[in-house]
Amino acid sequence: MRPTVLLAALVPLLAATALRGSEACCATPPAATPAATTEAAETTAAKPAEGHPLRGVIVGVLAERSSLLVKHEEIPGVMRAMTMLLKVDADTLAAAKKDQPITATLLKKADGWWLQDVKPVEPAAS
Ligand SMILES: [Cu+2]
Repeated sequence: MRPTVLLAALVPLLAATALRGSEACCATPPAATPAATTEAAETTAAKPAEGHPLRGVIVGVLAERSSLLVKHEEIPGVMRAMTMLLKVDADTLAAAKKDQPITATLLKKADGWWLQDVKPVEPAAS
């Protein structure tokens, strides 16, 4: 007797759970997708303001990784002085020259650290 009673009690419970699950499944994506897209767009648009000014020297150009090896000065509150690999866009990569001192904007993106607004600077003449 007991198993039957237990089953009888469980079936409506399972059915209710399944129903809630399917409702959540079907109702969530249409509502969440536009919101998530808007959020992502806002985050991307806000990124330049989150960039950190960087001074350093290009010590290597790694075209196959779309990256520059940059020896940079300390970026207060972000990272100590170091030599690191930074992703750049194709134009920046093409213009980059080894041993070139630069100023740039350091950005943290989902796929790692990027360097933007790379500008060559002359070494201090003093
Ligand atoms: Cu660094």
